Amino acid sequence: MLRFHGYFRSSSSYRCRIAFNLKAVGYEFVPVHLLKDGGQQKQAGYRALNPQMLVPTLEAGDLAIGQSMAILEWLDESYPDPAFLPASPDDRARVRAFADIIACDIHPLQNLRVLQYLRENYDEDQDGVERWCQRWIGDGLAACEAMLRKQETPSTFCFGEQPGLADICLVPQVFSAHRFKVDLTDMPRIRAIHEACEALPAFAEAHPSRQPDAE
Ligand SMILES: N[C@@H](CCC(=O)N[C@@H](CS)C(=O)NCC(=O)O)C(=O)O
Repeated sequence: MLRFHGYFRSSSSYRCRIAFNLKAVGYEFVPVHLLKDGGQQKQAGYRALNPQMLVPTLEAGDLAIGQSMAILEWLDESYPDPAFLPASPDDRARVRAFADIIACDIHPLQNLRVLQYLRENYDEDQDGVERWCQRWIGDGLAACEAMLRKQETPSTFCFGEQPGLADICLVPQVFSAHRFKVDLTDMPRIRAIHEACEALPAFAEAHPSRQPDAE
């Protein structure tokens, strides 16, 4: 049995929920509240599983995997159908580069601990924090939009007619963009792909508002 530790609003947890749904793989959910009790991710029991004190973590037997991208790869390798990556090395590199813009270059800058640090050490108020998020999410998603626009024939999902790793990363990032009031007006490809994904149950059921720990 798989045990998945996550938080409804965490976008890296959201990525994994979409992936579980696309693969039709069941799991036991263990909520980790990132704000209650000073942050349950910092408690000794969870820290023993995930020394970074971040969600998500996937337990598979004796294995405890932190880092959502490692979880997505593990899922794709353990349950190959449907595949999250295309077949050719060139296409795979393109999808990974897109996903990495989000996972490596956008998401870390809007993470809870970074925003808390801005508030506590730089006296930023809600407005300042929102402007910070708008800058980095906006820049990163603009690069994603430019990558999508390079396609001669626009596809329904990021890179094809089936959702894959790029879409799994994009949809939670758009959720965060809405949360921090990022203007997506000039990003029509992202908006259209987001809408196509949301129409699929695997994505819709993974939405933060539909999780057992949602507030
Ligand atoms: N690169 C990590 C990022 C994990 C991460 O930043 N998780 C956030 C929620 S999305 C978290 O646990 N934040 C808690 C904190 O900042 O204390 C991944 O993809 O799993």
